[in-house]
Amino acid sequence: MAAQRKLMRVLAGEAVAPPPIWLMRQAGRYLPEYRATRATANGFLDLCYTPELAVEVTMQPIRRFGFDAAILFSDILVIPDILDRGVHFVEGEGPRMTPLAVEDIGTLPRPSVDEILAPVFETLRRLRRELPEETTLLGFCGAPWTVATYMLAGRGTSDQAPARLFAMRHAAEFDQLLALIADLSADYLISQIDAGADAVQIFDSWAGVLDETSFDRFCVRPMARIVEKVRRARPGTRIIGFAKGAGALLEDYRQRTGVDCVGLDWTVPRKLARAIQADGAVQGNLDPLLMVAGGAALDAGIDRVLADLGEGPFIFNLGHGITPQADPDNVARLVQRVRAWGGA
Ligand code: 1CP
Repeated sequence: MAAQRKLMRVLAGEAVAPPPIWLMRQAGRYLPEYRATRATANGFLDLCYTPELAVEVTMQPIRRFGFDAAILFSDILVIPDILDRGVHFVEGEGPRMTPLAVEDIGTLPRPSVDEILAPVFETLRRLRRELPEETTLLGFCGAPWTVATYMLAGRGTSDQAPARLFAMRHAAEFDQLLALIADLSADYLISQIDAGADAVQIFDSWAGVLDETSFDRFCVRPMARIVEKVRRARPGTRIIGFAKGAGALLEDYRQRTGVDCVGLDWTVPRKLARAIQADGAVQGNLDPLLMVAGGAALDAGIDRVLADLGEGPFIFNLGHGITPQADPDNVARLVQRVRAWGGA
C-alpha cells in the first residue's frame, strides 16, 4: 500500500495531477484545536514526548483538511535535548538552550536514540494505525547545520552569526559537531522508518546564510552523510531535502546530496525550479504569507505555482512553515483549489 500513496508516487518521480498537498508546520498555533491541546501539556517538549498528545495534534490538520501527508509532531531540537543542552521553549519567544562552548564538544554524550526517544517512535506507530490508508506519514529531523546554529547560539538568531563565527574560528571542532549531529540524526531517521514513517524530510532552514564554500561543507556534505547512512541501513528510503534560502546553490543539490525531492522556498525563481524538476520531484514554493492574506492574491499564487510546477513530479506545499497568523479558512480554500486543478 505505502508505494501507492500519492505522495510516495511523486517521490518516486511520477507526475500526479492534481498534486498531493501538505503544509510545513501544518499542526500549529494557527489552529484553535492545537492551542487547546497545547494548553493541556506541561510545556512544548511535553507535547512532543507524550504520544497521546503528539498523535492528537498530528491528526488535527488531517481531520480538518484531509492533507495527503501527516508529519510527525515533534521538533528539530529534540536532538540537542537528548544531548543534554537544557532545551526549553519560552512562551512567545521561542527555543532556548545553553550555548555550546568549544570545550564542550568533546564531552557531549552519545545517547542511544532508540531508547531515549522511545515516545516519539510510539507516536509514529500509533499514527500509522490511526491515519487513513491513503495518507503518507512523514518523519523528519533538522539538518546538522541548522541544528548546530541553535546549539551554538542557544537560541534562534536572524543571521546565525554565532555559528558562522564558530565555524571560522574552530573548523575542526565544528566538523566534529556536524558529524555527531549527522550520525545521531541518521539513527533517528532509521528508527522513524522502522516505527512506520513512509518517508522523511530533513529541514535545513538556515542554509541561506552561508557562502558557497560553507554551504558545501556545512549543508551538502552532512546531508549526503545522513542520506548515505539511512539508505545503507534501510535501502530505498525516500528523503526530501529542504535547504531554505539556498537559491542558485539548489541547482545540483539533488545530485550532490542524494535526496529524492528538493524543497523550494518561495524565493526560488520558476526557471530554476523547473530546471531542478527536470530530474526529479520538487516540493513547495507558495509564499506562506498568502495563508494570512487570502483572497485573490492567494488564488493567483496557487494558480501560478500549479502552472509552473504542476505538470512534473510535484508536491504542493508552502515555501516555509505556515505562520500562527494564518487563517484556517484560507488553508481550506487552498486545498480545495489544488484538488480542483485538472492539469495545465
Ligand atoms: O508553543 C508552541 O506551540 C511552539 C511552536 C512550535 C511548533 C508548533 C515549535 C517551536 N515547533 C513546532 C513543531 C514543529 N517544528 C514541527 C511539527 C510538525 C509540523 O510541521 O506540523 C516541525 C516539522 C518543526 C521543525 C522546526 N523546528 C524547524 C524547521 C522548520 C522551520 O520552520 O524552519 C525549526 C527551525 C524549528 C525550531 C523551532 N521550534 C519552535 C520554534 C518557534 C522554532 C523556530 C525558532 C527560531 O528560529 O527562532
